[in-house]
Amino acid sequence: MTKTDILMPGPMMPSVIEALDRDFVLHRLWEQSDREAFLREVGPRIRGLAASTVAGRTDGTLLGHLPNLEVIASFGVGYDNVDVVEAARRGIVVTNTPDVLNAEVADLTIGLLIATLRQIPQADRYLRAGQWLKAPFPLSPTLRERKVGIIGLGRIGKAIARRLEGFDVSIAYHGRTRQEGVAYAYHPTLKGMAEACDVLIAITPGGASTKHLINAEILKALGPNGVLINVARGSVVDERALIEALRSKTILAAGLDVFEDEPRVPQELIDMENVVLLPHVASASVHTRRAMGQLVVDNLISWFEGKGPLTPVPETPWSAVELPAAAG
Ligand code: NAP
Ligand code: 8YV
Repeated sequence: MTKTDILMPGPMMPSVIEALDRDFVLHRLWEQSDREAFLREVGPRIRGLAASTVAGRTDGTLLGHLPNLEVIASFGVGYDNVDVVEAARRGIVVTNTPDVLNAEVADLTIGLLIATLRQIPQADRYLRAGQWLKAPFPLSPTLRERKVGIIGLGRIGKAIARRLEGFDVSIAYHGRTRQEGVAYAYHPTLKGMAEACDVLIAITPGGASTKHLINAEILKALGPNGVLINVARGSVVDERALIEALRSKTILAAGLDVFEDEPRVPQELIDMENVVLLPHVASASVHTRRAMGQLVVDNLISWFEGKGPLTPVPETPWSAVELPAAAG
């Protein structure tokens, strides 16, 4: 039986590459010296694509070379790296990797929150620099008696909230819609929640609808005792406004896992003592990245076995009646 041709624009985990090599003819775009010539020759044969943020955006330019593409399996629950509107227009199904990373990302978020408030990296640096020999580390801010507002109470937001319940803090949330059966206080406006809380945790999707959701006005509303934790996407926060708010003590501190121009992080943030900075690692354990990679593979296998996608994104909904006649 002839194997299906799959395109991988940028390198993915070895376990994903090995699994796809077994079941498909896997084409490695990043290894091609003449990308255009390669796509001209192989593009029409490609029926599946394994996408990741490493190779940049999967957009109309790339899709234009792939007239017979049926499915894009994207690595990560956030899929702002894929032009889903263009994919939907072309009848291509997009899948992501939801749920398998909820606990890992929520754990890291709690770790980042406490590290930011109790200044864990700063205290570590202090000890290593021999400063403890001269004086005790200064007293830190606290999580005690704080009001935490979660921006985006989705799958991961709820996992963060469940963990926060164990810390005896008050929990609120903001999203575009109030959720039935959720006991946390709902704030229809982000400004209202920022005024009512002294911690904001961002865990929304990226993309146009959330761009600079957290701007100078929101940071001012959060106030001088306020802490911002961003584990969503860099684009959700106006980074210039955040730098200014940290510098002017408009807010107290920030813990950031994501940035506007990754992997480049503004020097102003690197030089600041009231921030904790992580290189986009919220899901980055061996265990969870393996599960995410497996879901990319399983989506492609399921699709080409004619069983449909396992985890299609809402913008490219799928139902059994749309199964390609040739599949299976
Ligand atoms: P999800 O279940 O779809 O939840 C997303 C939440 O965001 C929903 O509650 C939604 O509520 C809210 N939301 C969407 N648009 C909004 C807007 N314009 N304003 C306010 N709230 C909005 O997604 P998830 O699985 O929890 O993942 C969330 C995101 O986390 C991902 O898309 C990704 O960007 C990020 N993430 C980051 C990492 C990392 O490594 N740092 C890892 C995993 C995920 P409404 O629909 O009611 O607005
Ligand atoms: C990954 C993420 O680090 O799932 C997401 O949305 O941001 C992370 O889990 C990222 O997708 C890897 O490129």
